[in-house]
Amino acid sequence: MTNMSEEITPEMPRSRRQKWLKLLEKVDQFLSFLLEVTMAKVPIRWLHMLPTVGLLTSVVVTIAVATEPSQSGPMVIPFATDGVQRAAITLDSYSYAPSHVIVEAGKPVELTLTSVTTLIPHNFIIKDPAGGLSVEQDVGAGKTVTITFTPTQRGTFPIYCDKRLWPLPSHRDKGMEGTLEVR
Ligand SMILES: [Cu+2]
Repeated sequence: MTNMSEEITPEMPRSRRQKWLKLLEKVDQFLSFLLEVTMAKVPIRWLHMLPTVGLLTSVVVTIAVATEPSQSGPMVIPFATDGVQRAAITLDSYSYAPSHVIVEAGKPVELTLTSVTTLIPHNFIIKDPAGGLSVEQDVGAGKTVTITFTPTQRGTFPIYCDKRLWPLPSHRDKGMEGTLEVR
């Protein structure tokens, strides 16, 4: 068992740092779970099951992360016959896939956002008032939502998830970000 009082430092060997990051991820997932359960007003008698359920979930999530396929390159979103640029994006902890999408300016974009997480809520934000973009969509664990917007300005805009459980870093800080490229 690793010494719990040990601090994460840049000098630490990479494998050990990764181990600590994984542990932090699990804590984050467990805290998210507690939060969700509290919000869902689950009967008090179920609360004693939390540690077991949380532990099992951490194991499942860890396996899922380990088997995750590597990221692909930028994706040009194709036009459907109705003139809409339509694509599906998968949200996971902590990534978007595809993470870099390319669209044409002045034409509608429709994105189907699907979360494949079991517990953690995420969101999908593209905020750039100057670029005519104001997208902010929550995507609950395991949920699918469709958003539509029409980018007016060309440019490269960040996509990110700003969910965060204090005192842990935000999901964006953990790598949950992407790029919308408008051509
Ligand atoms: Cu997130």
